[in-house]
Amino acid sequence: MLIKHPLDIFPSEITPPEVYRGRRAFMRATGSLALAGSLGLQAGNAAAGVKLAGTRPGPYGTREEMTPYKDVTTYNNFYEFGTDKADPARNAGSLKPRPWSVQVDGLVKRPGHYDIDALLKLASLEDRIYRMRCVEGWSMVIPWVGYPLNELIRRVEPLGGAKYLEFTTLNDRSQMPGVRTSVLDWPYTEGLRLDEARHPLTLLAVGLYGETLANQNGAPVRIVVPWKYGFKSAKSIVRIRFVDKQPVSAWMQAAPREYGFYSNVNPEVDHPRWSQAKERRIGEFFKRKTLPFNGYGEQVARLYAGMDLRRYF
Ligand SMILES: Nc1nc2c(c(=O)[nH]1)N[C@H]1C(S)=C(S)[C@@H](COP(=O)(O)O)O[C@H]1N2
Ligand SMILES: [Mo]
Repeated sequence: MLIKHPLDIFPSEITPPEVYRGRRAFMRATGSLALAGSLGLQAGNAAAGVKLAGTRPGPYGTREEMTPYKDVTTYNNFYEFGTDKADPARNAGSLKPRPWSVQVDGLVKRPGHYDIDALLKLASLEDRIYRMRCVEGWSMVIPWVGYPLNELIRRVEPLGGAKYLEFTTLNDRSQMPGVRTSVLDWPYTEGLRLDEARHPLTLLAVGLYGETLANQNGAPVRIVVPWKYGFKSAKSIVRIRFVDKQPVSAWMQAAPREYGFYSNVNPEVDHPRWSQAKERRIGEFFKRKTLPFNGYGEQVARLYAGMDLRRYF
């Protein structure tokens, strides 16, 4: 495959000056001038928990109380680091988020290997507070930092035949102790229909709470799809492939009766082993009702108009 430097691929597409000036004005207004003049994170800031400069508030926020940083970073699913909720925080220190590149290939006009630091500068970073819902019944409210995945998609120019995207997580035994076990058929893969991937809610996330992602949350780059069960939001991705057929995700492969391709949050469709009608917000005692599409129905329900969501679960 032809490998180009990402900046050679879309030289004219770096944040336009109007947006950039607007962002500086915003940064002055909020008093965070420390890194004014930089377009986001500078190369070499390898570690997790590095402040991301110049983010701006994005659309679709929620005013619900945010889950504390401590819970967001210590109660995780990331099976590459173990299956216990506390395992990722304990074990993910061995993940190296730099150097890192994401291979974009398949049915696109401009395939390539995108260096993470170039990806960070591709579009302006936004703060997006999203409700998240795990299929196991817990939920959180997380302030992500990222930009719409569509910003990347339109730059790589999908070909007419591209109908789905497949995401692949790093699969490296030396960095990920969990992949020595066979809980899943590694690497972890996930998929979205092209229109779902292009939906303005779908984020390419690089941070949370204004800082680069902690390793256990999927450093250095992950997908966030807030109207679907958590497992659709693949972490620490190394490849995005555009394909014509619906991909088989790692969870569909492991248990096809339990995990479908769509996995839209749906209180009316039970998991074969438990109900999905209620959820426990981390930090709260009483359960609350789960909302269809995790409360994002107004934005996304039209994507599924006419589909039987019991069949396409
Ligand atoms: N590579 C990979 N991505 C993954 C997982 C995983 O095990 N491996 N778990 C998924 C599940 S089930 C959930 S609920 C979310 C959890 O994300 P968080 O820990 O940042 O809240 O990550 C998803 N992405
Ligand atoms: Mo999950």
